[in-house]
Amino acid sequence: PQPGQSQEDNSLEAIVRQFQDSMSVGKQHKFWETQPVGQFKDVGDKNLPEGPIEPATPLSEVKQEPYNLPAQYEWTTCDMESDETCNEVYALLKNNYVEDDENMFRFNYSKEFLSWALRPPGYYKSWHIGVRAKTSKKLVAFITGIPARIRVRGEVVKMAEVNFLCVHKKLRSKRLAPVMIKEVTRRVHLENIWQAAYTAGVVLPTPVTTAQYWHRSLNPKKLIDVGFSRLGARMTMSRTIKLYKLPDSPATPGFRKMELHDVPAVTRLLRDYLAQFAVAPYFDEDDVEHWLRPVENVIDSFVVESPETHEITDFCSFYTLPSSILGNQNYSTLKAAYSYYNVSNKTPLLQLMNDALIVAKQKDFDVFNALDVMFNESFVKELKFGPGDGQLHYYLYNYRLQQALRPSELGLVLL
Ligand code: MYA
Repeated sequence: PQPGQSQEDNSLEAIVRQFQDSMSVGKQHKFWETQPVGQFKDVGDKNLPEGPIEPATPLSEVKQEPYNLPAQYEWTTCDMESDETCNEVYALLKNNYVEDDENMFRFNYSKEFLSWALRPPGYYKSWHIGVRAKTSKKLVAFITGIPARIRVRGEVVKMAEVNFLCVHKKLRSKRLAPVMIKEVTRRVHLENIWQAAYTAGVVLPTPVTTAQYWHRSLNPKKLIDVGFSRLGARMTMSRTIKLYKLPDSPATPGFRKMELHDVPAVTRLLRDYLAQFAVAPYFDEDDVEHWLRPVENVIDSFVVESPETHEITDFCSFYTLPSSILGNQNYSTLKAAYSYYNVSNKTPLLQLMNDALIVAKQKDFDVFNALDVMFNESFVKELKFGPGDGQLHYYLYNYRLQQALRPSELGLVLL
């Protein structure tokens, strides 16, 4: 107990505290309570200003040595340009990364995807952090940051996007994750960056928004066979297949794959479009060239080029993220497309996304996933997406928002 508190504290505050502790939002977070993030106790407090929670400190005051790991482990910087290292990271994630609640599927990011996701313009090799067992040199944990400019309301803030936090299954619950988070924070600080954005399936202090996944079946028979979805009430397999059938090719005149020479037009489209959301990336042409130019089996992007004026009027994109199917006799991989950034100006969003579904089907994806961020809610029902059970919480590190956002106010998709 704290000084001044008796073991049996029956004050109203103590009862409220006990009640909060028994609720999930009142759950104690021994690590997160020490970090400059919005705390549950401050939710709704209008006296706290928006913006950085802690000021930047002089670089000379940033800790110069890495944090201590348990004695059997050592830090390693993962060179994602090296095929060998990329393979090790790939294997760690393939076997130990995010699973659904029922442990039926596990993300299986491809090597090409990881190499793309971790090497955007201006990336820092030092932010690709691994932990190895000292004796065997086996890679047992990983965390990454990449630099990004994120606009929060009127302000463009340099941030790190932190992702791919993974601790080997055999090393769980040993408080390794907090050390890894502190180490990536230290290395981000060394580059004079003081904010970060990240997403997680778990509730931590404190989400800026909570988004929901929606899933559009493209190959319903396989999805049902592997237990991803179930046959609806009063539905047969053949009626289900018919329900999800799509035309063979996109309907919008001028719908075509994005090319390098589209980068300036797509950058302008995206800039203007993303300006509507409270939190969104602030992309320049280099970012667009990296993040939105098609890369085989990684990212697909399409523009609508007006047949008359040759103007680029609309844009849509999705990324490729397969999942391993755990313990199924017939199938090992679920091929999923994830909605990325879409810009609808002249082509209605519903039609644009229907075309995205059509090309995803052509490319043999089993399912098309979208979060209810941006204007995605406006098309999911009509395009026969079904709500998923997973939620994705979005967070900012060292940046306070006075109020949580609705997912539709968010213009950010993290990989
Ligand atoms: S989200 C994807 C996360 N990865 C997975 O879900 C893969 C499968 N799971 C694992 O590998 C492990 O379970 C992980 C935790 C590694 C997740 N984000 O070591 P522990 C807190 C943040 O004993 P383990 C992604 O990659 C937990 O609340 N914190 O636990 C974005 C507890 O703290 P507290 C998390 O299960 C990552 C502590 O860790 C997460 O062995 C963004 C327990 O540690 C989580 N997903 O390992 C990271 N899960 O007691 C933050 C658990 O306080 C970046 N915890 O509740 C912050 C910004 C940093 C840069 C700042 C720059 C300025």
